[in-house]
Amino acid sequence: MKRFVPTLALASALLAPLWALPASAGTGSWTLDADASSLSVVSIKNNSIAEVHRFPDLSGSIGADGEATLSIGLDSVQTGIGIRDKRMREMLFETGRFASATVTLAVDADMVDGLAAGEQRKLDTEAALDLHGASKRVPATLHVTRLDDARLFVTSEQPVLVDAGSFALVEGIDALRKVAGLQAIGSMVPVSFALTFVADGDGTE
Ligand code: UQ8
Repeated sequence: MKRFVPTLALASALLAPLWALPASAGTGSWTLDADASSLSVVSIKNNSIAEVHRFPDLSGSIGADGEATLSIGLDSVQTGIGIRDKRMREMLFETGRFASATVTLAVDADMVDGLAAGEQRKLDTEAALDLHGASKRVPATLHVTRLDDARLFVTSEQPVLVDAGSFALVEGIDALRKVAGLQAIGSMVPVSFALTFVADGDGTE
C-alpha cells in the first residue's frame, strides 16, 4: 500500500497532459461538413456561353491513416434548369449506373494534425478520380488551412481540369448538344471546390 499511493500519483501526473487535451483534438480523423462545402463545374456552349453547375451532395473524410476521400452525388446536379438537370443525370452521367464520382488521395496525416490554427500548407498532389466507370489520376495544387482547433479548409489553387474524353463522357455531351440544338459544348471541364472538414471526436466526450 505504501508503494501503491506514490505510484498512482506519479502515473496521474504523467498522464495529466493527455487529459488536458481539448476534446476536439479527436482521433486524427476528419469528416466533411457538406453544409460548409461546395463543388461546381463550368460548361462552355457554342464557344461563348459559360455556365456554372453545382453539386451540393458531397461527403468525405480524412482518415487517421491519411486516406482522404470526397464523394460527389451526381443526382444532385443543379444547373438552374430542371429539364437540363434531368438530362445531365440520365444522358450524361447515367446515374442509374454511376451514382457518384469519387476522389481519393493520400495525405500526410501528421502534417494535417501538426498545422496550427491559421496555418496553411500548399500541396502539389495527384488524386484518383473515379467517374462514369473510369478511374484516372488528376493533378491538383491544394491549399490546406487549419481554421481552428476543429476545422480544416481545403481548396485548390486553380480549377482542376476534367477531360470528359478520359471518362467516356463525350458521347453523352454530344447527346446533350443535339437535344438542346447547340453547335458545340466543350469537353474540357474546369472544376472548383471549397471543402471544410471537422475533426472527429475521440469518443470520450
Ligand atoms: C488535407 C487534404 C489535402 C485533404 C484532401 C481532401 C480531398 C479529398 C480533396 C479532393 C481534391 C480534389 C483533387 C478534387 C477533385 C474534384 C473533381 C475534379 C471532381 C470531379 C467532379 C465532377 C462531377 C466532374 C464532372 C465533370 C463533367 C464532365 C461535367 C460535364 C459538364 C457539361 C459539359 C455540361 C453541359 C451542360 C449543357 C451546356 C447542356 C446543354 C443544355 C441542355 C441539355 C438543356 O436541356 C438545356 O435546357 C433546355 C440547356 O439550356 C438551354 C442546355 O444548355
